[in-house]
Parts: sequence; C-alpha cells; structure tokens
Amino acid sequence: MPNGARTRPGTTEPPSPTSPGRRRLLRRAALAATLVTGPSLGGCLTASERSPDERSRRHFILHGSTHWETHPASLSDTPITPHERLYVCNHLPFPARGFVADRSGWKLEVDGTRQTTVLSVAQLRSLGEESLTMVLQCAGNGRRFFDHRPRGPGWGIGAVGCVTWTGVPLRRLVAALGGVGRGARYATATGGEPLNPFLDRLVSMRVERSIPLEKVLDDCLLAWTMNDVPIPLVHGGPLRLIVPGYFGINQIKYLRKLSFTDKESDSSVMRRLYRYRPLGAGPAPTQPTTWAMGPKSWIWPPRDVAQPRSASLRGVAFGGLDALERVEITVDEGRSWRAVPVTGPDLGRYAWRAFEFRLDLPRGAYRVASRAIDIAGRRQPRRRTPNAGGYGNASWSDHAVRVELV
Ligand SMILES: Nc1nc2c(c(=O)[nH]1)N[C@H]1C(S)=C(S)[C@@H](COP(=O)(O)O)O[C@H]1N2
Ligand SMILES: [Mo]
Repeated sequence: MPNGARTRPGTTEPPSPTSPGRRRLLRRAALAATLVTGPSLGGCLTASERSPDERSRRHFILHGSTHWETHPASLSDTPITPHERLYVCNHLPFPARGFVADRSGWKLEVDGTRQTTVLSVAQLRSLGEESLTMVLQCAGNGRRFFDHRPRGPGWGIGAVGCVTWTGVPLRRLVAALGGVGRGARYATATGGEPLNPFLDRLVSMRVERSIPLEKVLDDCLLAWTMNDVPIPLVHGGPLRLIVPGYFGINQIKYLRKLSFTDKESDSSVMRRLYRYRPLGAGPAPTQPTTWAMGPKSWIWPPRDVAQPRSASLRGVAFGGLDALERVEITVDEGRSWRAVPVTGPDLGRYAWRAFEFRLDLPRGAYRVASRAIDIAGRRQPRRRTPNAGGYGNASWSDHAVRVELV
C-alpha cells in the first residue's frame, strides 16, 4: 500500500435559490425530481452500493439512505480505513452504476486554463501519479453535540476515516495546459450527479465547490484510486478531487468539470451552506466557509465503562491542514494535561495517528479527554463554536469518555 513515504511533506438540506416563495416552489420541484430520478438510478446499483450490505451493515449507523456513519468500533483498529467501512455522505441519490462502467473513458472538462480542453481519465493517468494519505471528515462530524439541533445528519464521531488516494497532482495538469488564465483565484469543481434538464440549469443545485488556487497548485490531486482499488461509486469514482486537510464537502466526487475562476461558485453548497453562520443570522457569502480542518483527536469509547486499572485507552489525533505535533490527555477537565505517546504509523502530514496510554490512577470514575496540537501551535479547543449548520466541532470536552477504574 502506498503510504506516507510517497506523500509530499508537507445534508440533506435541499439547496435552493433566493426569493422565499419561488425558493419554496423550486425546492419542492427539486425534491420531487430527486425522488423521481432516485429509484430508477438506484436500481442500477449493487446492493452494497444502494445501502450497506448485510456484511457491512454492522459497520454503520444510518442517517438516511445516502448518509452512513461508521461505528467507532469499526474505525479504531486500522490506521487506514477500508473502503467498505468508510462513512458515506451524498447530497443527492447515488449515480447509476454506468458511471463506473468505463473508468478510463470518463471525461473531465477543464476551463480557465490557457488551453481549455476535455480530458479522459486515461489521458490524466499519462501525466503521472502520486499518493497521499488523508483524513476525510464531514464538516458536520460531531454535529449531534450541538444544543440547537442543527439540520442535517446528526453525526456523532464517525463521519470520518483515513484513506490513501492516488491520482495526478493538479499542478501537473495545470502546467500541461499552459497555466491558469489571468485573474484566476479559485478552482471550481463540479460533481457529476445527473440532475435532470430542469435542475441542471440551476447552478445552485449542483454539488460544486471553489478551492483557493494556492492550495490547488500546492498539493491537490485528481484521484482515481483509493486504498489501491479504483474508487468505488459511492465514494466518487471514477474521478474525485482531493483537497488534503480540508473538510469532506470540498472533496468533490464524480468530478466532471474543473474551472479556474475569479469568483466562488454560486452553488448552494458554496454560497449558503457549509459556512460558519452565527445562530439566528441569515446565510451570507461573507461568513467563513468550511475549507481547512483544525486539530482534532478523541479517545475511542471503551466497550465497557468499567475498566481494570491496568487497561489502556486508545485514540486518534490529526492536525488537519498542518501536521500533528503532539497529543495530550486530561482527567480534570483541562486543569492539567499530560503528553501521551503516539503509537500508530506516521502516514504523513494529513493522516491521523493512533495514540495509547494507561491511566495509572486510583480506583474511581473519570472523564478522560484528549487534545491535539499541530506544529503551528494550534490547539484543539475546549468548546465547540455554535453555528447554525453544526459544522467544525472539534471540542475536546464533547469528545471526552467516561471510565470507571475498578
Ligand atoms: N459530487 C459530490 N461530491 C461530494 C458530495 C456529494 O454529495 N456529491 N458530498 C460531499 C460531502 S458533504 C462529504 S462529507 C464527502 C463524503 O465523502 P464519502 O461519501 O466518500 O465519505 O463527499 C463530498 N463530495
Ligand atoms: Mo459532509
């Protein structure tokens, strides 16, 4: 399996356009259209892609047909998350099986470069490939801890995994096309879910995100492989944009178009959703969007609260955009911290690392929490910052576990 050695160092809410009455109408039409196209497309999927199959169902907590959260127990025992266990988050019904029938023939439209073109995955492959291992995490992971019951799936800790991706670095593609046009500030990536002729014209309905150009040219990939297998349909095959250190929504699946633009996309997932919107405020494109992830860690909930005093606890930690520097634990609500050793393999800047420790404390009940600190000195915060969508919860206090040493 390719690993850190090859790594460079380094909701379901239906989107909708503006005016309220029109918005409600469009939303209803969109929903109806989704319902109409959904089952017929779904019919082309294998059982394991339409829903978790019998073998894998035990790995998931279902929040609806296209939102599957992984059980912590199915995440905690491997440094790399097998694709059969990786959480799934799709805004729209999964596309038809035909999407992955001819993987090398899948077409990507590229514009905003000196040379505008359409490239097949086979042509992209000829540009060369690199691999990187990365934490993939939904921006709404940890949403269930928020008090105001945000809309969207009530993810606990399992809308996350750590995956190795292989594909062509975007900087190589851009170089091959003569560089980006003057004034380009973003790469805007469009998901290829088939909408329908009516919805297709509504940019707002597309799963489309804009990524800052510097990041794109630094270390983003167009990936066709995950964990050494062709990317499965539910995870965005044949082609997916990989933006290491950024939240899940930026990792556009079924990538069909990449535009180098001077403005951010007008899609709902760029303009209205996935922004840190204060409670009670309306959506505004000036609110910060969910791009880079910050440091985060947690201790895997032990199977039983009662633990022998010799038992060890285990967890994972990652830095997000920057590499992890260290992990600390507290048993007194943050009054004192002690560093604990990371024991898992180092799979590169964007991967998570396992840690493990013993408590060595008198018998009794404890609330144990961990916090990650990145190389820039950023610390996982004590509290979540309330925001309407329930995004970006890295609170160490929310993720504390209870143990009773007996
Ligand atoms: N085309 C497309 N890309 C998408 C999405 C989507 O609905 N359509 N969902 C996004 C969200 S919100 C997340 S969290 C991740 C989930 O990736 P996974 O399903 O492979 O775990 O994909 C992102 N990319
Ligand atoms: Mo997500």
